[in-house]
Amino acid sequence: MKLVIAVVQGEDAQRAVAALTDRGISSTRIGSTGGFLQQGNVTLLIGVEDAQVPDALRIIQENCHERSRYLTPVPPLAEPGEFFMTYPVEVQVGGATVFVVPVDSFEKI
Ligand code: 2BA
Repeated sequence: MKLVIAVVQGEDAQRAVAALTDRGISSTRIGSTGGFLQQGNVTLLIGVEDAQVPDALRIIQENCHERSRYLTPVPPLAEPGEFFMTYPVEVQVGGATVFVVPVDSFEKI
């Protein structure tokens, strides 16, 4: 068995979960925040048999899309009379960041 941990964008999460559920694949959705952009994203925990891993990855790939996000840099502390203009920096995010982890044991107690 494997645990698929997928960090996806909020806009894609509902569709991805629905598509997984349609294929009989259970998932848990956790609200999370990216360390770089400090913006909300969603982490999906998906426990699957080894044979279902390709199916789960395909569903994630089909439902999670790359998008542009903008990061506004924090200006440095200015001395009196100094002036800094900050411009938003474009960053490409997604489709999904996926980890596939072996599961030692799976119990429902
Ligand atoms: P964030 O950390 O907010 O990163 C958002 C996007 O910013 C990343 O998209 C990447 O394009 C860019 N980025 C991240 N760190 C950067 C850096 N040090 N310098 C320049 N650009 C940087 P993705 O790579 O698609 O990642 C989307 C989200 O997936 C991340 O949000 C984070 O929540 C998660 N993630 C990505 N790699 C991870 C990792 N190795 N471990 C844990 N979570 C990860």
